Amino acid sequence: MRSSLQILLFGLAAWMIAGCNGSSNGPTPPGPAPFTFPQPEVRESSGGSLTTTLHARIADNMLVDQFSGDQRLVHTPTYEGTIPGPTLSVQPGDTLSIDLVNDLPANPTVQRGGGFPHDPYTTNLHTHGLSVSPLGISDNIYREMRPGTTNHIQINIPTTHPSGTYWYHPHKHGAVTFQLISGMAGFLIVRGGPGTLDAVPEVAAARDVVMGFQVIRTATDGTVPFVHQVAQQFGTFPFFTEDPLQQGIWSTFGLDGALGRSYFYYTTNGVTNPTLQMRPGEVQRWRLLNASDSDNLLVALQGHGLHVVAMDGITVAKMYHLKTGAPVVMGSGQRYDVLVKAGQPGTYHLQALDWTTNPESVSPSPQNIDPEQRTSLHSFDFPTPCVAIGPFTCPPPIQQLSYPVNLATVIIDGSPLNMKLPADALPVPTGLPSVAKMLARKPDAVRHIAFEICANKVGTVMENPQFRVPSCGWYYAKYDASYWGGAPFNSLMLMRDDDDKGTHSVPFDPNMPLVDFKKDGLFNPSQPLFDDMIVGNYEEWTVVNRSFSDHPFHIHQNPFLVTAVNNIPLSPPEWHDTFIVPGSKPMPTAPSGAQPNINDNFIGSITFRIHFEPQTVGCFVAHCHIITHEDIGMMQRLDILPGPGLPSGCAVGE
Ligand SMILES: [Cu+2]
Repeated sequence: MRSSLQILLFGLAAWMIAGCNGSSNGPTPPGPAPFTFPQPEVRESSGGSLTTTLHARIADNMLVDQFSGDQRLVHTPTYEGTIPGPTLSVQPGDTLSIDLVNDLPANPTVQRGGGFPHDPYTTNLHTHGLSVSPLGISDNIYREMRPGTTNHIQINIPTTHPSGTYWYHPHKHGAVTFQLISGMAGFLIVRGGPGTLDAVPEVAAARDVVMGFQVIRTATDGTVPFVHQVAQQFGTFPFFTEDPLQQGIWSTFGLDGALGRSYFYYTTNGVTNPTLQMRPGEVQRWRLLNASDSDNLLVALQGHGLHVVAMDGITVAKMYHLKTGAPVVMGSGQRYDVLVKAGQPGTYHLQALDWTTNPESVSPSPQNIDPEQRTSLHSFDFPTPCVAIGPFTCPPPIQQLSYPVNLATVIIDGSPLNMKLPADALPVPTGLPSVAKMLARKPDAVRHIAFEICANKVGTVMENPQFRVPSCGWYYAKYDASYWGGAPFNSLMLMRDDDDKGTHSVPFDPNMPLVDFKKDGLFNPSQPLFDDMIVGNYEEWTVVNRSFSDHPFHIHQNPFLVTAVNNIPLSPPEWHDTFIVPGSKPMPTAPSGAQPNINDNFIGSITFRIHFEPQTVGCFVAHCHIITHEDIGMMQRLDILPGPGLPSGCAVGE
């Protein structure tokens, strides 16, 4: 209860003075400056419900450019005019009722359709991480909320739902990137009662601070361009060519008059590098959210070790104590709740570290199980402020994207507090099978899923034999011009059933070696990937990554228990709803005699157990949480059936 009160109070943070949180009694000792760290407006449930209205509308916000330090006005789609939107705070058993008013402009009349990003101003709302119904007017990402409409959403949160840090954002296929990079996202906090993390005295005493990291990208005029209408490449490469057909769909960011130029705003609660005050010895609870569209963030606090108490909303069995300065690795969409105990007075930066040169492990887990160097801090789906490629040089002034990026500045000052961290053993989360049961149950099904990238573009790395994916030729044949809205597209981002094996063609053709795939490799809203996922079942999935960059795997409605990364067991396993599937690692040489392709490398993977909760019957999706990938099809529909052969109750396109 205290933490929920604190959340409410922190919405009024500008009025607060440090030291008035629950840890102290009596007169407030002299301390540092008032706690003015920006916090989104909080809308809190009472009496079993939260009823609110969210307006999706274009608004002006002033942001500070990361590189020049200049203030600039951005003009982007938002919830309620703010970046991020308001924090919604509920309890297990509550009804969350939202009227989503779409006040965005009309969609363009001329645009590509099909699997291509389209309808930028049609929206909907996904409650990321909540284990609730995906049907009807609940957490239904198949709804299309068009400009000029008011749409009622009602989500019944189970009485046993795990308390923790969740979030909401649009999930209308084809428009998610555009709306997320504009800033449309907000926290959704489930407050816990007795016996939960929130009631642990040391946690309840800690100031409760949300930190939502967003990467806002705009053209130089402050607007967010939508996708290129005729480009045939994925991503931005090669955005410097003058042939529009050879450009990437996101290359609109490089076409605003300054070659390869766009503005980046790394924001924390909508502010570039805000200042947070702590007193020496004070413990705060930070709810970290990576709400960027495509950036993996290595988040570390100078001079301090982070103490991880929850991952993707779910309380960990035993707190993780990270080394001083070590990062939590946050894929897009992930949350980490950490306790921070302030050290000596001074100024410290909370930073997004450089992925490739960070000397610490960059394991996707706090368990440090995968200390290999990884491939992608930034997805490179958008141009950096300026990149010199080949004969092209940066127009002055040169603004090279560089790390570390300061996400916040922490000033430790004032009279000391003597606040304690809790004991390492934390309360068991509610509403989920025990870890022991998850591991002991023989899986009802064992499945393999693959993330793959297909591109055959001359002049890109994808023409290198070691990047070739055997299935690509078949998929190029399947996904013809009509799928892409009337123009051919020569890069594919696939998520597919890896057990759907084909056979080599006769005579052997290295470009079309597997010819009898039966399933779609790109998102098809009318076709579930499997027809035998039954409610109450326990399953084991392995997700492999046949590409050299990371892809965060996200599944809606049911969290999963990660048991291994790259076949290395996690001990203990970790609950997540989003987890980075590491990229593959090149082998120096392919096995002799083999046609070199990506399968001749070390393939990245994660393995997890999952249980289908009763409230999640229906249809939803699993996808890569690099949204630029999801929006062009790296996603699959999943149906949970109430029994074998029974309909899921899904009505797509209502
Ligand atoms: Cu991806």
